[in-house]
Amino acid sequence: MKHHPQTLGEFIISNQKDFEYSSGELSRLLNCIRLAAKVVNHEIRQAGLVDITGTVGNVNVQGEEQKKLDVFANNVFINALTNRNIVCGIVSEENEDFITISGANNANRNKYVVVMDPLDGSSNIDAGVSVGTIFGIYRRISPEGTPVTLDDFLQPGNMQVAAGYVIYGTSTMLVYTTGNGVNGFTLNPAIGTYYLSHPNIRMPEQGRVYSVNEGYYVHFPQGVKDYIKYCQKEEDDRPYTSRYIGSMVSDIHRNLIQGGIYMYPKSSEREAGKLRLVYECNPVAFIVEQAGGRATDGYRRILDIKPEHIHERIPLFAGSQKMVEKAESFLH
Ligand code: AHM
Ligand code: MG
Repeated sequence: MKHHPQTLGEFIISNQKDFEYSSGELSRLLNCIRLAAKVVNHEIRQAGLVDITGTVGNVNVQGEEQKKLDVFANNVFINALTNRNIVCGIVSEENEDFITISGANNANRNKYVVVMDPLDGSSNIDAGVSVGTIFGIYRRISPEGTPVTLDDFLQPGNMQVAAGYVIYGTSTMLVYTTGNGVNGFTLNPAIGTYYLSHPNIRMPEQGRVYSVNEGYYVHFPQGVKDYIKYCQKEEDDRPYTSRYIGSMVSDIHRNLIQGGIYMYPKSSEREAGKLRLVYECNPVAFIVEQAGGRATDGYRRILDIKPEHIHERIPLFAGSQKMVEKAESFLH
């Protein structure tokens, strides 16, 4: 007989003891993120209908054009986290500086800070391709009761207490970890409830998919070129299949489920690659590792790198353990 599926709300409550002792703050924080994601989901699903997808003409801190939905998603998450008085600070891809939450509600007594990319892959929206939200959660290191400091956001990824992403794809899913494995929840849009659809996700040790923007091939370091050639070689279980959506959450999510490697290497055009360490690579690395995979910059474990800036970029090789190790062997 099939059991009644567990909802995300039920799951958070039943697992609370695994990740916090008394306050319930982290549970409230996860609840807040799941609600905000529903609002963003609703808006994204209407994007083509209400012609919301034009650009608003301003440029974000990375010098990239912001799409309206980026701005919308950023506002939804920031407002949800601020109004509910759950965190004491936020870093977002869309904001140049970190956000301090204090004031009336003594929010600077809160324990956690959030780092996020509210809408990753947003250049894809006009083409109907899936996008995602990425988030990481840290316990503050500055004393409670004082305003957050830059150092609260520059902790290495191994200090994350939770991380996750929301994929607004064929279904909308929320996938997260609190350091006890990875679980995925699918939104039933008719009733606005997430159900546990992917309990304890384990990434295959070895996959057959490689995901990289091969358009930059000529700009890649020789080791990356050699690894790509290795993936394409007719030998053993190769050639592998190439899949690159250009929306990291979607590429990572597919590889998490099916096995594979995602790469955004450095190139002669981009010395540090493109992806941001703090709010893109670290949450993804935490999830990938918790699912049994591996995430490095080609040489170092992503989670052990101490960020120097909140918007710092870093090369990323993430995915099935053996595939990432193989890619690294070509770099050395
Ligand atoms: P964004 O944060 O500006 O959306 O950039 C991140 C995205 C990733 O989702 C995706 O994997 C990558 O950029 C694609 O970049 P490129 O077009 O250079 O391959
Ligand atoms: Mg992004």
